[in-house]
Amino acid sequence: MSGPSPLQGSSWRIGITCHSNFGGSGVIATELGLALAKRGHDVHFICASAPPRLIQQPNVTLHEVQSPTHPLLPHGDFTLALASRLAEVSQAQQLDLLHVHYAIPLATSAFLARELCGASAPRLVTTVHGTDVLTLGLEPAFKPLVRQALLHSDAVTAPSRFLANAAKRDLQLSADVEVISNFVDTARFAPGKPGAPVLTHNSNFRSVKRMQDVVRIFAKVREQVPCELMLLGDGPERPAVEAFVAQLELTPFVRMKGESKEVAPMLQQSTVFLLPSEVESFGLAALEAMSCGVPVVASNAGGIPEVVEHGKTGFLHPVGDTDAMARSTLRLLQEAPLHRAMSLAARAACLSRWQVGPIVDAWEGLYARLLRKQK
Ligand code: GMT
Repeated sequence: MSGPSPLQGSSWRIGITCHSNFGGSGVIATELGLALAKRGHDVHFICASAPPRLIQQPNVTLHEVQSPTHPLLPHGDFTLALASRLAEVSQAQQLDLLHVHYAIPLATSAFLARELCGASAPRLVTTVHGTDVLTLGLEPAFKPLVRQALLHSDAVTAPSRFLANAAKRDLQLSADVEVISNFVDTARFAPGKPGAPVLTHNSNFRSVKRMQDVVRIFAKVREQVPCELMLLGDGPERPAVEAFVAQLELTPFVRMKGESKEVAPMLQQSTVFLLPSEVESFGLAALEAMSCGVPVVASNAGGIPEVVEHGKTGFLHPVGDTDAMARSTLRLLQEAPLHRAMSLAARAACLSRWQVGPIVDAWEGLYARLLRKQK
């Protein structure tokens, strides 16, 4: 995992808030918090419930957020409940810094918490992750609040240049958005020994993932080469995906694995990873596959080209071009030397660019800079 901190001697009280579902922002927030705790920082997760990858570890505390219901608020109000909890934990634990992952509604809660804490408020870092800027964040119902929260953060970061530019431009931010990439634990996500051909996709099954394209690519590939499709994750598109798979008479060849806290063993059985999304700010699911030596076939959209190098670690094609994606997948299944070269290149890219250690160094560097500044 993450090696010793270059900032030895400095240890901070850090709050982290993220969504508690299976999304990539929660994954990265959790992996970052655990790595910081291993470096001796005192890390406090403040979340609706334990994020899926959170494990018990020294220096890590979970503060759950209760959202009381009332006849006028039958679902409670998470934004306000989180704001109060963030303020309470910031003060009780004397947090030095609060790191928010995903702007809606978490950055607004943090903004309110900061108002509640006044002069004793911790430094505030907001990391935008994707739809909080690209789609939801631009909705008139959210945009003014997202913008306000980002303007009042001490630093705003994004995992890719693509998303940093989009946030600055589309939310009219005055300061630059810093890029600190996502990362992968290359020890846990290590190559396995795949057997029969398996195409894999891992996501939260939302429309932005274009799940029907995943099935279309698989159907075209299977016409030429016997293989299976393994679907990891779950979400709103699942019934439509199951119906489409059944309509194409592919049900016996598709394994729906559901949500899992430990995806590495399944990626290690995979031959090709499919990510034909409409857009991705980064594509953490693809990075975890690459770290297991699995080449990626994806859309040439958003921040994906910052992660997957066309012709080297996978193939990128225009959104919706399932013919081209199927052809590239077939090449990977039929040309063993090509698959081997891309598998090695994918793993090597992770080892040189996306290891935990250097990226956690970058986070500590940012935190140190903010903590040195006068309020
Ligand atoms: O933005 C979202 O829709 C959800 C978010 C999440 O929590 O999974 O995903 C985004 O953040 C991930 C972690 O940084 C990125 O790997 C995903 O590409 C990104 N999703 C989109 O941009 C659609």
